[in-house]
Amino acid sequence: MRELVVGAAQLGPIARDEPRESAVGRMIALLEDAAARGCRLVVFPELALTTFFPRWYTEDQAEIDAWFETDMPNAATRPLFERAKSLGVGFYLGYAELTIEDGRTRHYNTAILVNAGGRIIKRYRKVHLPGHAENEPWRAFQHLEKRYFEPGESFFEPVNAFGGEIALAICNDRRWPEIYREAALRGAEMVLLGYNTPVHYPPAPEHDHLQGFHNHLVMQAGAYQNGMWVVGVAKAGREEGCDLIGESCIIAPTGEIVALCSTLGDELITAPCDFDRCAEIRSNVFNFALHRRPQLYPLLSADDPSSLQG
Ligand code: CDV
Repeated sequence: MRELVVGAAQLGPIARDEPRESAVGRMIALLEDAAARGCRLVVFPELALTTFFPRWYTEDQAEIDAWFETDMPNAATRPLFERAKSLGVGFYLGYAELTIEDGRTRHYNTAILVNAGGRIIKRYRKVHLPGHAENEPWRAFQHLEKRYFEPGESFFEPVNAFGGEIALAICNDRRWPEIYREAALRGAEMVLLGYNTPVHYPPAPEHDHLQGFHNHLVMQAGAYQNGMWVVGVAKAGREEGCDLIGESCIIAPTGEIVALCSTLGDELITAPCDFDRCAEIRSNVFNFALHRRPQLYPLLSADDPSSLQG
């Protein structure tokens, strides 16, 4: 048995004028609760330091850049790193990252994994950016991730940490089955992901009542079909007039939800996660080496599937 007690630390809404220090204070409270409940790893949401700013359109780059972090840790987040280290607890944190690469300014929707010693051991930049790049005033609110971020280009390779192989993903990534399979083929035993998901989806409002169902559907399928643990953590509740779903959860490799949030506010759920349970699935129905037929799936990774169809 290789057991890790994991905490999913859901956050309620963060107001537009709420300082990062306040969000960090809320996260530290959840972290302390998690440590008291035996957790060694705590997962926070996507863009956990601020309100979900892509809901507003602006052409003022300075206004946008103010939502981003240029250093991590920084003055606002260092207390979280220090408290986690003193408690011996690691964490996943989502935030907006501004970095300079080869003299060019880059903007990413990023998640980091921090070990129990307070060191960043993995950085992941969101690969699947939903939404749009231009102002679409017909929407009740915007979703401008394609304007404010550029997509990450990393594979879904796990890092060996906390006694298992852990991969990171962010929000919209969870809807894409390929990411779980890619991570699993690379050896991942657990996928951590934070999300901000509005109840209202402007391009297809007829699906609004299905948001919670789709949230669990994709993560449970990803867990079961790849024999992995999945930890999905929301920023939830009514944030600046926009309702965000909650239902953060911890999902076993069998696809069963073993812990589930029941509020739309700051809430911690925990579960003991035995990495060895991945074998229940991966040595059996989804034994990749025995049963997969990759030669019959070439379109899955083709840039232009029509060029390969025959
Ligand atoms: N933050 C997100 O990536 N949200 C998307 C919404 C816009 C559909 C999601 O997949 O939940």
